[in-house]
Amino acid sequence: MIKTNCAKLNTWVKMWADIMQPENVVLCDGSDAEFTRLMDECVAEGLAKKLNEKKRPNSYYFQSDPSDVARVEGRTFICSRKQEDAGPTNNWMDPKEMKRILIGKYTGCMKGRTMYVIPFSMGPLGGPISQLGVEITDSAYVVGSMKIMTRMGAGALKLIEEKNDFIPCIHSVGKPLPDGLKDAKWACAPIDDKYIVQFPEEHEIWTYGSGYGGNALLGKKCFALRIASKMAQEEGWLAEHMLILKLTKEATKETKCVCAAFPSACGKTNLAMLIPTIPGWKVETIGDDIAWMKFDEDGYLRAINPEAGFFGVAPYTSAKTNKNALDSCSKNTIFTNVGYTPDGDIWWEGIGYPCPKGTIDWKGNVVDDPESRDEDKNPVAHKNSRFAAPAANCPGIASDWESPKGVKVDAILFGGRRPNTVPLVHEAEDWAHGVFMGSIVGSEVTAAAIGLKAGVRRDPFAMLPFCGYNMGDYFQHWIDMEKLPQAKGGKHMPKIFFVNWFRRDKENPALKSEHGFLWPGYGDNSRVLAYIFDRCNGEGKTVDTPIGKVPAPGQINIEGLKSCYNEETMKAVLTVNVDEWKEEVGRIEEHYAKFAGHLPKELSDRLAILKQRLGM
Ligand code: O2Y
Ligand code: MN
Repeated sequence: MIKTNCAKLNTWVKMWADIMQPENVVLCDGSDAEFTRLMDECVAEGLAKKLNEKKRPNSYYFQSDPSDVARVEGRTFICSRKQEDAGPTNNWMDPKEMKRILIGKYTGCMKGRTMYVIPFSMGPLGGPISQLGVEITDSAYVVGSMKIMTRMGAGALKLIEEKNDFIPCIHSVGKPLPDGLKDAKWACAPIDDKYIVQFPEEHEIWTYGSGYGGNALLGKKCFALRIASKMAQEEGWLAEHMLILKLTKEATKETKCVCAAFPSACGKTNLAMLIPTIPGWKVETIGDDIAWMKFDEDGYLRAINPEAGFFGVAPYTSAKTNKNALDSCSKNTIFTNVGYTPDGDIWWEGIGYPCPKGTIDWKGNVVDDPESRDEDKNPVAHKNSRFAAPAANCPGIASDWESPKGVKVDAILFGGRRPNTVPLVHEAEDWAHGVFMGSIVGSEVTAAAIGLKAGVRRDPFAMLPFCGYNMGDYFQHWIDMEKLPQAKGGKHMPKIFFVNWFRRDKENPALKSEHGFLWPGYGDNSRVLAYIFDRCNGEGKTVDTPIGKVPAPGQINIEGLKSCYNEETMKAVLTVNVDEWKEEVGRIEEHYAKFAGHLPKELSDRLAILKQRLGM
């Protein structure tokens, strides 16, 4: 059994080892040598391939079981004592009942396997916003991925020993190996037997049956969002599903930091790593997925990226769409469910060059005739295939991305994929109005895309699958932030904006070639960021509309854009159409009805103001 100077850790590991009955228990030190040894063991056992050392140094390739390719929201539970505290947007089960079920599953679940004990820190070691955890797992793939995604090993253990405390995170792939049974290439349990469970009152995570991403790398969604959001509510901070970027005006060297929350498929990673198209501006990355924000002693909100790596979607990452992301996975990276080329490298749809003949697809089949392959029905790389790459590899990483005290947050952006109604950018009038904006985040979906009713799929604060407690109470926590004593009167709260890169005008012939989008997006989003930068300094002219402040004509720099993007299209992309917003109000009312009894009065008041301004 392991022996550390943390009594709580020793007792906890002993208890779980007695239940799970592993063949041996290994305390991970987080060293590079340990990473290479474990990954090479996976290669020797046929569970992984080492990539070509010249092309992709110290990098490994895994294929998951086809049933274990993504987060499993239907099997994710918030087990608070009262169901009401999990709220209307989470699956719930009584914690005692859930523990009874899971102890049954965990009993003997590591027979024939190694139990790895992973001490880790979310955030820079010892930082005032950082938190400590320990994950128990029977997956070497998880150990390797946690080494990339967190500060893992000896340094974290030392802090845990000093504190005699940590967030307990339990994981097993749920596939014991009794009597020398040969391991599967990717061990996991069937879908109905997977459990991703958070106990928010105890600050504990228990997961079972999946080895993939957010289900198994417990520092990420389970800890840094679900459990941390609950801790943040208790302690007066914010744990958010947000990227963090740093924007510099090169002429003055002045910087602003922006946190941004978007539902999936809105280009969040691309914005985090954006390369500006307007001269004189620089964007640097601090984080691509999660932000923890706390007030400093002067009442400024400061943010850290609690992660140490990017767990990015591979398909359509290219030198053109996101060079920084592509360069981030040039070495020391774990790839999962992409293609494996004959020269020992990786390939995915949209990487920017043709698929080499003889590539192995994510299911293990040889691609003999890449040209004739149907990319939608039978992709070489699974559409949720991933790279886990160290953030330090990113050429655009900010020099202070690991600052323990975090960066001062100047602006918060919310956004969604909305073909109509929502203008390119609008600004909240005050904090409560900004919280209203966050609470109505959503993207328009077609019925075919999700097998549900077409319309706006709300994803408040992009936190729908990640809020560890009642979402109505979470709205209230956001409202209350500016009134906390730590906010020092709320004088320094960040400005809040809502952006929509996806507004369309199918009728406009000039935009046909641009697929009907009224705004070019990608690097040109720097033009909107530059406007936001100026607004943070109280500069730039705005026009008041019923939904908030939009840029006055000419305020967004469109110099150098293709001729189809002109003052005419800017007028269209910034329009606030009263009839469309009257329909939106109906949809917001339907959305808010779910939170009855927990919806903050400030939000219903804000909706009433909007209705009155629209003449409703
Ligand atoms: O499918 C998974 O397990 C990963 S999901 C994910 C990964 C990185 C960043 N964000 C997400 C997400 O679902 O928001
Ligand atoms: Mn995410």
